Amino acid sequence: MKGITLIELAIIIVVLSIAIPPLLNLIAEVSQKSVKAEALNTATSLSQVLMEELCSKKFDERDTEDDTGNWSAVLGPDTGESARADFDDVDDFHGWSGLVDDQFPYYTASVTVGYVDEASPDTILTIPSPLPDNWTPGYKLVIVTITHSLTGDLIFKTIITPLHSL
Ligand SMILES: [Ca+2]
Ligand SMILES: [Ca+2]
Repeated sequence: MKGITLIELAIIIVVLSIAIPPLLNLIAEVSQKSVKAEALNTATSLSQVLMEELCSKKFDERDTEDDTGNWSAVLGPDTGESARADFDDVDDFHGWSGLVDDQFPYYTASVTVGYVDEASPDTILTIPSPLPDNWTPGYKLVIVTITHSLTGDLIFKTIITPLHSL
């Protein structure tokens, strides 16, 4: 029986040492990609959960436009609403940031809400001061940003109309 000569063994070691690192890199790359894909999925799901929570609220703190024909002139939580559980209208989430779900502590969310109109639904309007009567842009744009170390900032947008809360 012929054993392996020293030369053959040396060749085997050289071949393995050339072949193994790229293989390990490939395995690391594939698993890195699937971890990132999972992070993207989770971030997207969390944004949907937050959007659904938001959409279940009233369009505005006021049930109807006030007697000057306007919705709230100041966006954000209203008097007595400090925690997320207190929020009862869409824009109460304006400026909020935190965890959508405590079970996912590595995904932080932040929310911006602003008035937009049909002409440019992507551009948040500056609320004029003093507010003229009947300043009714009619829509609120909600921008949810979910941040995770693997995905960076992921931005999700939705437009809400007063009709949704009727
Ligand atoms: Ca409110
Ligand atoms: Ca509010």
